[in-house]
Amino acid sequence: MLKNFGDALKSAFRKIANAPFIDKSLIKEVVRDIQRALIAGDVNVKLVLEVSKRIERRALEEKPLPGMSNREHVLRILHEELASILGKGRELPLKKQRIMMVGLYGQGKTTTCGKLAKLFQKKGMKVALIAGDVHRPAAYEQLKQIAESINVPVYGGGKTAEKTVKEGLEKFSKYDVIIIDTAGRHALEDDLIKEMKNVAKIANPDEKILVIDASVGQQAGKQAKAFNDAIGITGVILTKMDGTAKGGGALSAVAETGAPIVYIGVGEHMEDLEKFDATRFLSRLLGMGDLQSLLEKAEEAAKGKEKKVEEAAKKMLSGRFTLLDMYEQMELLSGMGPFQKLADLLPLGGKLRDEDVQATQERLKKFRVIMDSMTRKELENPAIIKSSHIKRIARGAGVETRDVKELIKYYNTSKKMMKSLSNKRMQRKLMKQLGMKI
Ligand SMILES: Nc1nc2c(ncn2[C@@H]2O[C@H](COP(=O)(O)OP(=O)(O)OP(=O)(O)O)[C@@H](O)[C@H]2O)c(=O)[nH]1
Ligand SMILES: [Mg+2]
Repeated sequence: MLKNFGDALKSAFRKIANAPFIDKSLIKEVVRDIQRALIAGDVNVKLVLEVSKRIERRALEEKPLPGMSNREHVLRILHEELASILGKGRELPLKKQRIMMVGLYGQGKTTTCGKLAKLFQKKGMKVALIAGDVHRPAAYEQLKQIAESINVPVYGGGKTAEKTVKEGLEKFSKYDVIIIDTAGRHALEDDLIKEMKNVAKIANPDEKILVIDASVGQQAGKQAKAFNDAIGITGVILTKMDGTAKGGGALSAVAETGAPIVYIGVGEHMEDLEKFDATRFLSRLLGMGDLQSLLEKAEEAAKGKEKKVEEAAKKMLSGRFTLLDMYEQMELLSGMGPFQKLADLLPLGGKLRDEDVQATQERLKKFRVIMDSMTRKELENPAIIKSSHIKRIARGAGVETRDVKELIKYYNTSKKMMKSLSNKRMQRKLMKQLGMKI
């Protein structure tokens, strides 16, 4: 499922990267791909619809920035909108503060308390921990061990969470950063919410961090909402990003609370905490090694193809047009998806429907076989082709002489058409349709 999620989004990005032209139907197709991928990746359906609508509207309505191609424009929008669900991310400030950690059972709260403590400690701040989980007998012991391993003081062992936190805050009043661990539950029960609210009141924390395991899917949104409603979440830490889960649920959690992801946990050790970077996170989510480099690659690929089309168009405009040029054009055209735009300009029969495209491709294939049995001289100067040549060519290609005649007729019409393109107004129209700069 998750693999498909990545593959589906990847293929959507590739479609944009490889298409010779970005048009409305391609954008719609890609938006549909992305919708499917996000839904399969556990992202909240409502959110998916909002985002995909926004992508479609922006891609169709917004003008590319100066110096940016249509393709760059659409890839940028795709990336921006996906990243915008995740928010910019935010590192916790290096200041005197109280941090309260909350989350469901086993998500990684206690471990992350230690990771955060180590992070602030490394920046030269005085850090202390409070074991606000008084329900699970081993919880205090676990936090103690973690605290010892990073050489940070810990306070705990009180009867109630409220009392422990109050005493701990008094004890550590001279410390820069105080991190409070709290109890987890299988579900958000009333008494847990009450205790959490009390602790939040006593501690008056600067940060209330929701800890979510990356493998929590759609549920992440619901969880996040419940915690946010109860105490107001200021940040999210996504744990176990080193596992197989890709964190699709995080998209929903972040969207639901509006609270940014502050860090991600990438292992069980105290140093396994990373700054959140939306582009990198998306790369991971998409199962792409590196989205940034894909974006760059897409760019280069696009430039290569655009150049070819541009060269062909320039040749057409130069007025010099041999069978060889036509052959090249056909090659180029047959390798293109929305081949409509160029085809509109060639005398292939005006606007093409899908089935016509098919027929035209067949016809082009036949033409190419015929051209393969022509000599180079004939290709460069079709005017020399007389009826004796036609017979020879037909025999060589295994077709009827009327097929060869049809090709020559097609060539002559095309050539006339090319001549008319030397007209400035027509040139401009062609360039515009090809998305070339005038
Ligand atoms: N691989 C990996 N394991 C993690 C990460 N964060 C936490 N864990 C592990 O997840 C398990 C649960 O972590 P805890 O920190 O005890 O979770 P908790 O939310 O405090 O759990 P409760 O207090 O029981 O609600 C432990 O085995 C941790 O080592 C992470 O980023 N990566
Ligand atoms: Mg714990």
